[in-house]
Amino acid sequence: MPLTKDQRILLFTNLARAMAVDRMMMRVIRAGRMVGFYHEGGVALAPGVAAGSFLRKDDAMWPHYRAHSLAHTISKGLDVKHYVAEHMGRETGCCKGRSSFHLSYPGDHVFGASGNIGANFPLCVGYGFAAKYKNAGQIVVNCSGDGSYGEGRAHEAMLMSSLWQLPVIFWCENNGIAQHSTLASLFPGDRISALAAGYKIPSIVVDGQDLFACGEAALQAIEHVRGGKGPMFVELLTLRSQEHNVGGLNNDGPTPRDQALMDQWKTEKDPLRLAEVVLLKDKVLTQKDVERIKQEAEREADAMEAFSDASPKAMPSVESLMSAVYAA
Ligand SMILES: Cc1ncc(C[n+]2csc(CCOP(=O)(O)OP(=O)(O)O)c2C)c(N)n1
Repeated sequence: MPLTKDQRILLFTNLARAMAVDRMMMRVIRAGRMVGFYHEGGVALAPGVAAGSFLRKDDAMWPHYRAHSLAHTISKGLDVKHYVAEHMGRETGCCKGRSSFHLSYPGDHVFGASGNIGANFPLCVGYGFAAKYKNAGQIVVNCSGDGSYGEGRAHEAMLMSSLWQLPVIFWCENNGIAQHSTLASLFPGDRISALAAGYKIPSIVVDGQDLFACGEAALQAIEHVRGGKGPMFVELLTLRSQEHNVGGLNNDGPTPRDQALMDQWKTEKDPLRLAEVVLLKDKVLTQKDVERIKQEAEREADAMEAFSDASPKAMPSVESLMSAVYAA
């Protein structure tokens, strides 16, 4: 499904914004100013941007946690400054600086990037069932990495979505590695979408470094599921050009990765640079437009950081901590 000029500019702008925020988050954590840890998005943010950019406000999304879902949420139009402040342990954070990165924006139909990978799958089936029952054209986007597909829940979700023809997009951001485990050590074959075929779910495989291919795949999948044709699987082949996270323990894993190759990806596989070349060649944007978009993206990220810096640090009393604990 070819993209219009405006759709290409929207994707490019959202990717510039997502990458600027990701860089800001890395700067903050490397400076020791973030509470907890951060999973860098790096060159893997085009899929998240495409997942969010063309949804209706009432479409539901469970974003993938990489880059703490910032590419997905920014692209869906959410204001994430309170979420950024949460990372920096501020009272203005969405949980008053008492939590971590497991977001939920019920009003925007965006639900948690759970700490328990694969937890989103059954929830998406339930939401998809409700959406079909209500018959209001709402769809569900279930984002994850490749790692989740080793979970039984993912398979039950594909089975039930297919059987009941639910409006669910299985959006698999396959970067070839799950924490310390390579794809080859976890799955037979190198395509996760091959698993969907067993449940008779149609699939598309795209280059996740090609922003516009990701966008076209998103539009195709949205049209399919909104049109009542049941679920669709989209596999976006991308790259993890850095360690699993920063600030956590045991990041490198037992097998060192090829640093030279990862450094090469950071330049040659940068999706923003690749998209820029296409837009300039097709005369969709001028170099001046490109620079303006990038500068605005940097300013937006800086403003989020400044908002957090200007907010009081969370110093919760024990009583106030207990007020947020639920025990059955
Ligand atoms: C059920 C469960 N098992 C293991 C973990 C530990 N864990 C956290 S992230 C991760 C890797 C996830 O890989 P993937 O889904 O491919 O995403 P990526 O980090 O590659 O973007 C693992 C194994 C977890 N959080 N939950």
